[in-house]
Amino acid sequence: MAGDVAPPPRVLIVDDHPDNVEVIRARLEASGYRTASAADGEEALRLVREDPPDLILLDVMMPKVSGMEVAREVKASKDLPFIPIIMQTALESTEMKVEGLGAGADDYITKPINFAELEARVRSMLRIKELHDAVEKRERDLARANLELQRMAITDGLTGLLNRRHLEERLREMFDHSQRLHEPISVVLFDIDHFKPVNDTHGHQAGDEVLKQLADLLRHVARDIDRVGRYGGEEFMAILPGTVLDAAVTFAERARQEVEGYEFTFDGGSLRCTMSSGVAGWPHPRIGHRDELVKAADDALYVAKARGRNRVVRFESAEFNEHLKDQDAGAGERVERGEREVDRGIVQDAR
Ligand code: GH3
Ligand code: MG
Ligand code: MG
Repeated sequence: MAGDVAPPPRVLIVDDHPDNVEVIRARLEASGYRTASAADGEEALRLVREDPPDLILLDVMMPKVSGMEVAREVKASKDLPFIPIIMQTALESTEMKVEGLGAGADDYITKPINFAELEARVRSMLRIKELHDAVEKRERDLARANLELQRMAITDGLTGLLNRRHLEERLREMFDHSQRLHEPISVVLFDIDHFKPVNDTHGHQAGDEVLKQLADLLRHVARDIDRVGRYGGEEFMAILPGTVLDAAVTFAERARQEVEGYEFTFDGGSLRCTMSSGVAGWPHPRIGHRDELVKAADDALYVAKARGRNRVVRFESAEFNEHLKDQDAGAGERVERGEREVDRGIVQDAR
C-alpha cells in the first residue's frame, strides 16, 4: 500500500556557516533525503526536541552551544529516540574526534567534506538506526505482551475479576501480613441464589451477563485495598484486609442489598436475583490458618443457604450456632426415629 511507504529519512544539518549548510543540503536532497538546518547549538536542540530527526550532521565549532554540548544533551535525553550523530571536525584533529565520540557522537567526518564519504557514512548510520529502532520496538512489544500475559494469568476471563488462583495467593500474603502485624482480616464468600434456573430459563449467555454485572456491583462496593475475585462458577470471594468481622458483615450486607435491588439486563430481557454470603474474620480463637478462615466463611454461607438464602451469615453468630444446634437436634430425632442421618455434605450439594 502506498500509504505504508515510510517518508525518506530526515537529516538535521547543524552548522554556523550558511554556505556549508547549503551545499550539504543540496547534496543530501539530491540523494533523496529530507533536510532541516540549524545555525547554532541552541537552535539545533530546540529543533531536535520539537521534531526529532533521523540523523544529525553536527558541526563542532559553533557559537553559544558547541557541537559537543549538543551531542551530550541529545544522548542524555531519555525521552528522545536514538538519533545517530555524525560530527564534522574542521581539522584532522585526533583530540577533537576522541572528545566528540566521548560526547556521544556515533561517527565523524572531517572538513572539507568529501560527499561520497558523507553519503556512505549517512547511509551506514541510518542502517544502524533502523536496526536499533527495530530492536527497541520488539522490546516494547514484548514488554507489552508480557504485561498482558501477567494480567491474564491473574484475571477471570468472563468477569475481569481476580481468578481463584490469584485470590488464594493474595489471601496467603494478606493473611500472613495480618498475623505478623496483628491486624484484623475478613473473608466474604458470595454465592448467587438459584442460579441454575437462570441458565435453564434464559440461557447460558444471559447467565454470563448476570455474572458480569454482579462482578461489577461487587467491584464497586469494595474498597481499593479489598480484593474481589471469582472463586468458582457463581461464587465470589472478597478479602478485606484491616477489617473486623462486624465491618465485613456490613460490607456483605451492602453488597447483598445492591444485588437485590439491581435489574440485570441481557439480550432479550431482564431479571432480578439475590445472593447469599458467609462471613468470617481473624483474629478468632478457632481460626489459626487461612484455610480455616475460608472454611469458616464457607460454613457460614452454607447456613445462609439453608436458612432461606438472600442473607448474610456470620461465622459463629447466634443464627449460625442455632442452625447447627437445630441440625444436631434434627439428626438426633431422625436417629431416634431410625432414619438415616442427613449428611451435611449432601445438604451442601443442594446449594
Ligand atoms: P443455590 O441457591 O443453592 O446456590 O442454587 P444454584 O442454582 O445457584 O446452585 P447450583 O450449584 O445448583 O448451580 C450453580 C449454577 O451455576 C450451575 C451452573 O450452570 C451455573 N454456572 C456456573 N458457572 C457458570 C458460568 O460461567 N456461566 C453461566 N452462565 N452459568 C454458570
Ligand atoms: Mg448458587
Ligand atoms: Mg454455588
